[in-house]
Order: sequence, then C-alpha cells, then structure tokens
Amino acid sequence: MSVPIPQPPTIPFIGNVLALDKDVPVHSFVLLAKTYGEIYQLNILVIGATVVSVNSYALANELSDEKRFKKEVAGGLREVRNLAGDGLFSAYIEEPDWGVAHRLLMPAFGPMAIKGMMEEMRDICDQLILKWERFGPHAVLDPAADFTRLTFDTIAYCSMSYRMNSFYSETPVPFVTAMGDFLVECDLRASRPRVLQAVLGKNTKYQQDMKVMKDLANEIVAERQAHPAEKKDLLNTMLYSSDPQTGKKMSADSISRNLITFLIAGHETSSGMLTFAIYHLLRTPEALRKMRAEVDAVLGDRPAQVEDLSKLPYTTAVMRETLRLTPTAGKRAVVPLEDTTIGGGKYFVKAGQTIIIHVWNMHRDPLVWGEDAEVFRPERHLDGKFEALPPNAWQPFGFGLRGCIGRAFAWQEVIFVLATVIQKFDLSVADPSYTLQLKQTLTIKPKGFHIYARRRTDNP
Ligand code: MNH
Repeated sequence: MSVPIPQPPTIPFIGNVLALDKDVPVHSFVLLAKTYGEIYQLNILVIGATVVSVNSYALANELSDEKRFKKEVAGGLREVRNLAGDGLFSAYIEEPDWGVAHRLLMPAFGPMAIKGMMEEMRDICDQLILKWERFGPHAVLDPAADFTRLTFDTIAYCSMSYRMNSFYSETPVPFVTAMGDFLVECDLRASRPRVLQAVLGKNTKYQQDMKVMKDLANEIVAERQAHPAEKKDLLNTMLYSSDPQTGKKMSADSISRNLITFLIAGHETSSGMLTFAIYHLLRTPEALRKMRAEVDAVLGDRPAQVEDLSKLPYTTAVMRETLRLTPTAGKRAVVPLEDTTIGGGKYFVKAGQTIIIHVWNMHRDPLVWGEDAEVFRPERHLDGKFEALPPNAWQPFGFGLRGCIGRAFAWQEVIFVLATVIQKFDLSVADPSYTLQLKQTLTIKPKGFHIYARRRTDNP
C-alpha cells in the first residue's frame, strides 16, 4: 500500500510557494529535506502545479532508470526554451532535432576531440594567469568573475573559434550580462502566473536580452559561412557533418540554438566548480598541501601537457569532492513515463508528475557518504573508492542520454586550470572571516568570495 507524500502545511490561495527562498532556493530545499526527509511535495498554486522533491540516494537511484523515467524540462529550464528552443539542453527528448544534434555532436565531445582543444584552452588559461600575475599579491581578486571570463571565453574559442576577449573588459561582455538577466527572469517567470508577465513590463527587457544572444550566435554562423575555415571546432561539425542515423544535417536554426546552448550550458557550471574548488582548498589546508605536492611532482615548473592531466589522481579527487559537496547544477527533473510507485511501492506518482532530484541533498546522504558527509574530504574518492560507489551515487553531470554532453570538455578545462593555478600561485582568502554564501540562477556558485594570489616565484 502506498502512503501519501508528505507536504508542508498549505497557505490558502498561495499553496507552498512561501516555503521557497526566492534568491537562493537551495537554502529552502536543504531545510525542507531536513524537515521532511527523503521525499515531500509542494503545491505551487500560482502556477497550478504540484512538484515532488526527492533527497535520498535510494530514490534518486530509482529515478535514474530511463525505462521508467525521462528528463523533464521544468521550471526555469522550460522558460529557457524561449531562447534555446529544442537546443540540446532544453529540448524534450521526442523533438527530432534533439536526436540529430545529439548523435552528430557526441563524437565532437568525445575524449579525442577534447584533447585536440588543449592549446585553445591554454590560450585562455594563460590570460587568467597573466592577469593575476600582473595584478600582484595585494590586489583583491574575484575568482568567480575571472573564472567566468575564463570558461566563457574557452567555450566560445573552442566551440566556434570566436574570441570573446572577456579578460580585456572590466565589466562582463554583453552576452554574459544578457544571459545572466535572462536566466534570472526565466526563474521568475517559472514562478509567476502567465498573465502577470506583460503587466510587470519585463517582456521588453527579456526580448532585448534574447536578441543580444541570438544576434551574436547568428553573427558567428554568418561569419563562418562567409569565410569557411579548416577548423575541427563544434561549429564546423554542426555545419558540415550529418547525423549517422538519419543522414540529416542540422538546420540553420538548430545550429544557432545549439551555439547559444553551448554558451549558456558550457560556462557557468564550470566556473562555479573552479570557484568552489578554490574555496574548499583554502578552507582545507591539508587537501591543498597534498594537491600542491602532486602538481609539483608531476609538472615541476613546466606547463601542463594534455598527457599530464591523467596523472593527477589527488587533483581529480579534489574535483570529484567539489562536485559532490557543491554540485553547481544542484538539481534536475524527471517525470514517470507511466503511473507508478517509488520507494519500494511506498509513494504513488502519476505519469507526467514533475519530480525534482535534489542532487545537492542526495550527495550528502549519510547512507552513502557516512556521518562526515558534510566534510570536504577528497580521500573518499581515492584508491578505487570512487569506482566502488553504488550506481548513480555521484551524479553532478546528470544521467543517461540526457546527461552532460560537455563532461569531458569541462573536466579537461577544470583540471588544467586548477593544476596550473595551484602550480603558479600561493592563494589566500582576502577576508579571513568569510563564510560561504551562495548565488543561484540556473546554477549555484559562491558569492562574495575574494582572494589574493601571490606568485610562488616571488616568495623568498
Ligand atoms: Mn553540462 C547537461 C552539469 C559542463 C553542455 N550538464 C547537463 C546536465 C547536468 C550538467 C547536470 C543534465 C541536466 C538535466 O538533467 O536537466 N555541465 C554540468 C556540470 C558542468 C557542465 C556540473 C561543469 C562542471 N555542460 C558543460 C559544458 C558544456 C555542457 C562545458 C558544453 C560544452 N550540459 C551541456 C549540454 C547538456 C548538458 C548541451 C544537455 C545534454 C542533452 O540533454 O542532450
């Protein structure tokens, strides 16, 4: 017999919407999990929907079964469709252009292709290193901002050979500002009744932001078509390859939507990951010491080469632990394909019911990670322990067919940059009393976190 899914008390006319922290929803989802445990549902009357949330490993694992569940394009992500449509990230799996783009692009995101992007990644990484060196040891640095410059410029340069030149701009380049505002508005729209959109007068600004992004994507495609180049980048793959299954090519629209998708999906998560990694390392001197020792032993003072990156197990463990404790994509959504029960028959869920997997909570499940689940401890991934984890216990890149296509790209970029930064600089927290605060849009990153970077070669 199934039991009702727990639900916080409802407020008439509003439902449970007040249970949510508007600025940093993950705070609410942590508290709700502490109060209600592995599963609960919220009734969001203003949008006329009930949303189920799960927090435990066991339920998340059960929901990671593509025979019974599929990705739901819910909430803010559904609004992202206003811009990116059936681009890979925001598509419904039934949309034919998702399949075409997925099959055609998979090889271009494979390990060999990504290795071939190493020198482009180095070009941008050098810009970050030079900037921090030139600013010197007394400048207060904003790692979230500089890592965003880095990851944004890297995805643009690697995927379409286009230079954003964010390091040469004091403020974020227009695409990044438009994207940030667009994503905030997507989240707001997801929690607001439709009729209110126009009344609130946000539409003009929303349209303008989308236009900034679309114009840039179209400009990049037009430029390449006008001046074809012998590049092995993702843009050429999209322009000239065809889907091995249907023989189809990507339409101009689909190319533009996926370019925008790469720019959106391909930088915030990685920059948040780099910022969290630095934050965790500075709070955990023992981990920093071990990682530095490894980097020094493998690299000495020469520039990292692509072959070096697989010889850094401790650094790899630091990255895995960063994405466990602070997954920058903190949740994902699925729907059951048919009416079913989860939790060993305990909870009934209807076909099409939105279910959110709170990866942020699931990654702290003590049944998998032990009583010290809240502690940053890279050692828990070493010596075969990562490989021995139960299936789907570590899931920062999503799952299955709809898992992250950019995983190998992000991994190479982050390990290279992290190792290089630790190789070159002694870092310290600018404000020793800093406690972690979060900034959340579609992704989560540290807020107000500042550091100093002193070149190691400058030390006595
Ligand atoms: Mn990425 C899907 C996390 C880097 C492009 N990515 C996903 C999903 C997660 C995710 C989680 C699944 C979302 C869902 O179920 O709704 N991604 C990450 C993280 C990093 C990351 C944590 C870095 C760290 N992603 C990147 C990079 C790119 C990229 C870099 C592009 C180069 N991601 C995508 C795309 C999808 C995706 C595209 C959608 C894939 C699909 O559904 O076909």
